[in-house]
Amino acid sequence: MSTIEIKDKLLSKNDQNALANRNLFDRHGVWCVNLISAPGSGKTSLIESTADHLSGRLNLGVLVGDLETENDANRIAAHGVPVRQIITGGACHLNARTVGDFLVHFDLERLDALIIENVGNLVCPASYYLGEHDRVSLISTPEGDDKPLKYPGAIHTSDVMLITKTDLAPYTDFSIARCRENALKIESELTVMALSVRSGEGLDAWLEWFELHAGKKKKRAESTAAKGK
Ligand SMILES: Nc1nc2c(ncn2[C@@H]2O[C@H](COP(=O)(O)OP(=O)(O)OP(=O)(O)O)[C@@H](O)[C@H]2O)c(=O)[nH]1
Ligand SMILES: [Mg+2]
Repeated sequence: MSTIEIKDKLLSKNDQNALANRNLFDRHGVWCVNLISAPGSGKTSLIESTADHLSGRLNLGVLVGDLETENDANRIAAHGVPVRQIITGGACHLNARTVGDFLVHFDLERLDALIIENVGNLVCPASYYLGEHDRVSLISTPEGDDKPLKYPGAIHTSDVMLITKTDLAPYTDFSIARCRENALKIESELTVMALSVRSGEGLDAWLEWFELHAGKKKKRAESTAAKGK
């Protein structure tokens, strides 16, 4: 008797919805990045700082997920960025369908980049693809440099790991080199950057990476449109 191996992974409902989001982003030339971290690692602060530095250079939109409150959306809106808050009411991560439902609130044709701030949690969001082009995980210095080893799912699925709050590193036993080494043990292709929005250290490299990726996406969409595809 012969055995037929079914290798094609059946797409989960979430993955199907994520691919629909991804197609929508690609049609409009929007680059989407999904930020994931433990609560309080500095996601909203990074978005605020990124919005300020890239104001007038890129059109940003932000979708922010939290269990409760519109605090983060209010903070981000104060920087002149179109933002929508998704209140998950207890769910510890965003899912692709909810993200898709909220995309109608954005003028995607006008956006260069959509930042998704996921619910503060380094476990659950790692398992839910939202259709993003890049995933960025944040680990702040007070959390400890062993976190990449303890939360490998987040690191493994990320394109970039940001070590945040480097201004606080001297007050902890956090080693940036050790954290980087631990992350690369989990995902050898990972890009690792270290920064502080408080002191501004390392921000330039992040902004350069961000602008390069958002700009590339826009350029690709424009050349595809010009070719009439
Ligand atoms: N010292 C220092 N504090 C920072 C830095 N970045 C953020 N913070 C502070 O860290 C706290 C949490 O920052 P948020 O940006 O709200 O973190 P978050 O990841 O968005 O938090 P949740 O959305 O609740 O998961 C705030 O008090 C920030 O001011 C930094 O670079 N250095
Ligand atoms: Mg936040």
